[in-house]
Amino acid sequence: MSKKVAVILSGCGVYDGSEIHECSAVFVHLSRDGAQYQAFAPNVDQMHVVDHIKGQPSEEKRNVLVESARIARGNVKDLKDLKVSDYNALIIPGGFGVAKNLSTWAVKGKECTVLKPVEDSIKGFHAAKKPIGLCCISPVLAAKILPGCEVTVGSDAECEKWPHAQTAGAIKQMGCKHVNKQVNEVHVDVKNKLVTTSAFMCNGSIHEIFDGVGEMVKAVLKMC
Ligand SMILES: *[C@@H]1O[C@H](CO)[C@@H](O)[C@H](O)[C@H]1NC(C)=O
Ligand SMILES: CC(=O)N[C@H]1CO[C@H](CO)[C@@H](O)[C@@H]1O
Repeated sequence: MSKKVAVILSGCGVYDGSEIHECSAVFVHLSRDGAQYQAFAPNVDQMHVVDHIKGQPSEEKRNVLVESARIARGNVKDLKDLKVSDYNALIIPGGFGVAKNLSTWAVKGKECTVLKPVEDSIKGFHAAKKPIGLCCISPVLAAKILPGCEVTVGSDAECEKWPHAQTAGAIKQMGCKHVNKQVNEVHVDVKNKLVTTSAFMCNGSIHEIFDGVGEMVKAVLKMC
């Protein structure tokens, strides 16, 4: 029987929602590796709607669930209806939506709070010993919810290739272990069944991000 994976989205677009290419990479690799998936998103307003040309917030209001439906080709369910028992694994792609709508990381950093249904989902899959795959900025959700866990967001040394390396420092300050990995690699926290990869935390080429997300998907499915 094919494995079923729940994917939590946080809007549509890197600066205010889910990173579109990471989501697409997750779906493509799940499909290629023979798994089924269902997208979920919280039914809440976005913190920001960002004009992706100007890189600045605009005045409009948008809903995370409605925007996520764009990526999911309309097939997205309200996160409040996600039942851990219906799925073998959970995956959360990155994008600023994770830091703005699924948590308050964008504003509060390591003092952030995580949206209750997102926290419940991560705790639920973890307690059921089902694997969780996170990429880009979403490993900070695990760092917040699963104390002492091991993750990667790429490198902890800031440079042109790793412009967001301070995230790794924040994760260490939260008492978690950060493991440096290349963009095409994952870190597997065996004890917590957590698979993480840097994706667009790396200033890399889109195909490298695609391949790294593919490795994450493979490792998640292997642990199901
Ligand atoms: C990303 O890398 C390119 C060179 O490949 C560089 O020109 C650019 O400034 C880098 N971006 C950041 C945010 O460091
Ligand atoms: C965790 C959380 O709820 N983050 C933000 C998502 O966006 C809303 C705006 O609708 C903010 O109020 C939340 O703080």
